[in-house]
Amino acid sequence: MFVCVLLCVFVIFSVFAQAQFAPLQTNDSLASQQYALDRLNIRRAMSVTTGSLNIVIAVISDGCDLRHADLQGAIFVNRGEIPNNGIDDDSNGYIDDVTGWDFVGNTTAREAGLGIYREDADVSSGTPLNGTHCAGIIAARSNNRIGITGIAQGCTILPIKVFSDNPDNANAQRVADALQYAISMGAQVIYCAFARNPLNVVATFSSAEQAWIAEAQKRGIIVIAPMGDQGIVAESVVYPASYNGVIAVGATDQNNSRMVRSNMGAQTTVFASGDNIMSTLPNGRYGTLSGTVQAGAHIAGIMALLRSVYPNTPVPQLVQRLRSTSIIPPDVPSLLRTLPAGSNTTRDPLMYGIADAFSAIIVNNATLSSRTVPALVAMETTPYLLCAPNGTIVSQISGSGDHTLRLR
Ligand SMILES: [Ca+2]
Ligand SMILES: [Ca+2]
Ligand SMILES: [Ca+2]
Ligand SMILES: [Ca+2]
Repeated sequence: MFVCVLLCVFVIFSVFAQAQFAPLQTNDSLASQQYALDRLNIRRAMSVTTGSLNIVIAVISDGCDLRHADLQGAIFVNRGEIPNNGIDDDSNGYIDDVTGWDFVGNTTAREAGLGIYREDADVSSGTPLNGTHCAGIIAARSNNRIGITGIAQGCTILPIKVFSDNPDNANAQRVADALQYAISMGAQVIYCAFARNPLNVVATFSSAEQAWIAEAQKRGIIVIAPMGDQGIVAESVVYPASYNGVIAVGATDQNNSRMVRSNMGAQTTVFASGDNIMSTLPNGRYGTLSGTVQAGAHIAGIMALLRSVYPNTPVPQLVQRLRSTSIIPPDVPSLLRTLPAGSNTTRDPLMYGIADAFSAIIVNNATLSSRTVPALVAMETTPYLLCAPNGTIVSQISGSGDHTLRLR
């Protein structure tokens, strides 16, 4: 009887909480095509917050179409810098950096090999496909009747360009400088919207990049990167996703299965929708792109919402919110064998889950919900068993660090 009353109270409270935070609907013309906003429970998260004005999300990518109609007001403006006067007004080492910085400019692969760059203040040069697309996913203006709804529409994007205007020069360059710049400009979320091909053994790890990511962590800055798109299931091979302290994002398709091309390993922090994602494209257009870069952009937006609600919470605790409330994709349970012995996979759906933005925000917050998850108490150091995509065990590796967070 007592249990029944308790249950009734709980159900009533749950219904109340859900009614209180109904999915946020907007009038943007393409909003109905943004299935991921529902799939990742982002619309309901947006009814709690649409992002704090003071939160800047650096997108380290191929630039951004600053003139896009749906990104007007979505781009960070450096108030300390007077535009186009040829003077570094805020003395940060970058002349006229009002709306981000292009660290590479128009250079060939040969010039990049010689360390030649043509940096400038214009991040819209070349064809900034991924950068513009991610900026839209994260922070496109909402309820303006055009285009799409950004996840953290209250926040702004700091576009940082690390790819050449020249498509022949296709590698990310000067990423350590870009990270340093993002930190110095006050970014609270940094999305490295690229993944180096793990099949290319040349120069994937950079101690300078790892050092700046560590510095970001020290300052409570959230760093996110995609797992990459080679379809590999492996450990610690994809950078920047595999650096310590980075939220590494895999992609799921519209059936909530892992996208075949999405890499996955023990370092994967979380999954998000990455298949046929509608967003902004260069030259004022809109269109769909697919991949872990798009999945990671969703997580960057979600982390900006989490940071808005929890401005002073340490990053590992925000990551724990994200992971402990995530939902295991149907084709992934075989990979849960990688969880160490003793894990309760029913109770602790912690690894490889699909993000649930609303749940990540409301759990363990008595004013928002009665729902709780156990606190993070241990860093996992037990060796992992690596599995092939069909679930067969390939090898055993040892690993520790933020990617191995789990509950006890
Ligand atoms: Ca400057
Ligand atoms: Ca200036
Ligand atoms: Ca440029
Ligand atoms: Ca819009």
